[in-house]
Amino acid sequence: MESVLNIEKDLNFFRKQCNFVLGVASLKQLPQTNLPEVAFWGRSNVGKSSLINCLLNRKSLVKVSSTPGKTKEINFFSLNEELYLVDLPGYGYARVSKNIKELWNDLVVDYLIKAKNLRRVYLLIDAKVGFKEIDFNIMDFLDYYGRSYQIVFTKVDKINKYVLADLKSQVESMLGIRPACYPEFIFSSTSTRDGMNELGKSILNIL
Ligand SMILES: Nc1nc2c(ncn2[C@@H]2O[C@H](COP(=O)(O)OP(=O)(O)OP(=O)(O)O)[C@@H](O)[C@H]2O)c(=O)[nH]1
Ligand SMILES: [Mg+2]
Repeated sequence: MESVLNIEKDLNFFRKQCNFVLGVASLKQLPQTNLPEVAFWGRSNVGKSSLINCLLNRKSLVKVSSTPGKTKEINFFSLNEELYLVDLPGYGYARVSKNIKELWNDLVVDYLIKAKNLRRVYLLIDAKVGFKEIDFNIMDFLDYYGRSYQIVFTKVDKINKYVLADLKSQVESMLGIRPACYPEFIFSSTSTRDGMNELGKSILNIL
């Protein structure tokens, strides 16, 4: 299909200029453009910010931290003024709360329900940690709202091929029952750059 954006369907796209546009703390502040958006979501510390930096071949465009919960606002990055990469605050991080609902960020939920230009959510799962209950709750939410998401396992440099095979079969078994889940998933590592081409191609295919 002819891309409406007419962008070069080439991974060099991700070497083009990328700028931080704004950090949104309320939905009223969303950028007033019609650029397509892809968002990165997952548990705190799963590697969302690192993945965006790695995809763009940048060291510190997006702040990375060993302290979970670092990203608190919805951060928009413009790639060559053709696409927004959206770094979402992680979920599931709370020292005290036992109530799942409190572990979700209302702003993010609102954004995911209402965002008009959002084409896909890349749902990151730490390969070493695997799926947690909250990840399944999040997928239920995305399925319910028909919000297309694709699973990206992160930090695969930390695990062996047996764990990889197990993760693969777990995803395959959930595909038939999760309508908004894109049928291909990605194994990624920012240490080895595994999965970066697949992620790049996935994004280009959406545009
Ligand atoms: N070994 C390894 N470590 C990684 C990888 N990706 C991220 N990390 C580490 O994981 C930690 C968290 O990374 P971030 O990118 O800040 O994670 P985040 O999901 O943005 O975290 P929050 O914004 O707090 O939700 C950092 O210490 C990273 O260096 C990876 O592919 N391999
Ligand atoms: Mg972050």
